Amino acid sequence: MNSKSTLALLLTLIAPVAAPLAAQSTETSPGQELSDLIFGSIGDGSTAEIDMGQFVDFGRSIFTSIDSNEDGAIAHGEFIEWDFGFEFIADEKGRQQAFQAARNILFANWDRNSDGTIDLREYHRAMAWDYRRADTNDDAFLSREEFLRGYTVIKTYRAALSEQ
Ligand SMILES: [Ca+2]
Ligand SMILES: [Ca+2]
Repeated sequence: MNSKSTLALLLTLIAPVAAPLAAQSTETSPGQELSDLIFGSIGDGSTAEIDMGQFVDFGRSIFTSIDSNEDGAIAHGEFIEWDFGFEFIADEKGRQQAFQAARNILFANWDRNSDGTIDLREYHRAMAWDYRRADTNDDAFLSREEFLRGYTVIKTYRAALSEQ
């Protein structure tokens, strides 16, 4: 299955939940609404926070979606073919180079043994580490704000979209 259509489907499914939130925000920085949509897609909507289990489930579905040849590992080529939707914003803002650089940084961080693929073990370690780092008040839940400010993937991509 085409990964971009997978994401499009995901966003279609979550849009009805997240749309009111997006409509409320009057002033947003690049990628804010998309990040809100992603946060909304992780939780079950019953609370304002997500827990580790929801985050891991989310990560698992993302891994499956990125691993397009289904060999259980993410090759660099698969990684750069996949997109949450930030690449579209980067294109609009003329930030393609910064976005590609950010994507390569993320890949290098996750590929801990630098063998050119992210295997499941490396991926799970990165997910756990990213979760703990984003949980700044250390209560084992991620609030929307912690996710938007502290989750490495969101932070890295949004930084690339902004003129610094
Ligand atoms: Ca590796
Ligand atoms: Ca927290």
